[in-house]
Amino acid sequence: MTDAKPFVALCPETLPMRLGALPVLKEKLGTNTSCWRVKEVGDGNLNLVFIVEGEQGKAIVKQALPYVRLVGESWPLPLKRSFFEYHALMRQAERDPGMVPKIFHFDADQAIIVMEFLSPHIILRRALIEGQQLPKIGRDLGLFVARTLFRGSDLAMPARKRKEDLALFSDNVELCDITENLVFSDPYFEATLNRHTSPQLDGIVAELRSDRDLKVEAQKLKHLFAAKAETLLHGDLHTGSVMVTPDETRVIDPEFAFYGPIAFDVGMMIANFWMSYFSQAGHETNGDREGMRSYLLGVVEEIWMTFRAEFSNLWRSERNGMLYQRSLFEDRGDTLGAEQALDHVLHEIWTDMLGFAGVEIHRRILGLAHNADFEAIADENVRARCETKALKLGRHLAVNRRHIHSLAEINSLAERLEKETVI
Ligand code: SR1
Ligand code: MG
Repeated sequence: MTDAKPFVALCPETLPMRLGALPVLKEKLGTNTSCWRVKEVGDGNLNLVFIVEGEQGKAIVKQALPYVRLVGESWPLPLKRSFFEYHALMRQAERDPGMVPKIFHFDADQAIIVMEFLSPHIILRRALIEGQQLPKIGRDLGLFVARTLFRGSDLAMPARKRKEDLALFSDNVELCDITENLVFSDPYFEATLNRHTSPQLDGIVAELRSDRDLKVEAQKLKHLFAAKAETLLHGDLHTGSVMVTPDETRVIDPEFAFYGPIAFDVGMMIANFWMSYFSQAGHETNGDREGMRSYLLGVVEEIWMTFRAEFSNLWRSERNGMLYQRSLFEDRGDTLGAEQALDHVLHEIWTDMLGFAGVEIHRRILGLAHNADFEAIADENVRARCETKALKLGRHLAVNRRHIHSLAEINSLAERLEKETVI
């Protein structure tokens, strides 16, 4: 028997009455709920997000809806995603302190998370569209992925604890199902909810959908995503899941968290910087985004270099899990053996990361969930030119990932594509 109240969606009018008794909110905002001001600001695909302002301060109230907000009630989605988001945030806060918002309260039945209001942070994607160069982002994100992904794996965790977490997050089935379809399959056939800039992209879309090598690679990547339960992923680590100021970076929204391949989060993240790179032409006035383009390619390099360096540090200092155990290497004086194993692990992450980046680029242009980098380009011919270049890079990454040796190689291909005159 449970005395849980049935789920009811919040709205600005009811929120003060429904949450006004929460001690933590009274402490943060002030006790006079009659003067709380509430604004719904959610611009994501799934949830409600409210800014609540009282006499003393502000807080964020996030509530999951029992369906996909972007599509409507015809696509039901369980409220338990809020539970996974809460638990992922708790673990990320331990694994990379200071990089996720502080959590004040969680209500599983109402799928509500009350958290810190980040100010003056803005969504990273928005900043990049505006042409802002954030100096810390490459390093902060590189460290975040290295720390959260290493520390959530069998490289670092006690086997029992890691298996308990694997079991806990394995119930996040419906959100994994979204990724499995939207990222790895739907872009490559005429799925009902797909859309693309048409008719400009019709030709290249048909080409990609009849590209056998690409479809096989996308399915191999899907196989990896589904079967390689390596670490606790954020699961949806794009530039819309990061909030920034020039001095601070915060990662939000890990409701897609589950155990999957380390390379997935890293690949998804860098793909979003490459998409930003190709979208700059659509936001440019008088060629003023040249510096921004170099900056974005530099960020990709910095994320990977920082990830590799920090992952290697952790390998040497915190490798206390059951994988590549010290008793086989360092404890027997075989430091070289541990380094050889590290090289192998990093090489596999590198190869798979490129593949995940490739399909992430494709799905944002061909699938249901597009991104504002391209969507905000009003001139469809300009947008289609930007998207075509990104699609070409995505295909190269997914299909040729085993033969690509450096980011310099990819970035110089991106620069050549950028200069191409297409359609
Ligand atoms: C139906 S949900 C579409 C997308 O929105 C989320 O942010 C994830 O990226 C998901 O793939
Ligand atoms: Mg999200």
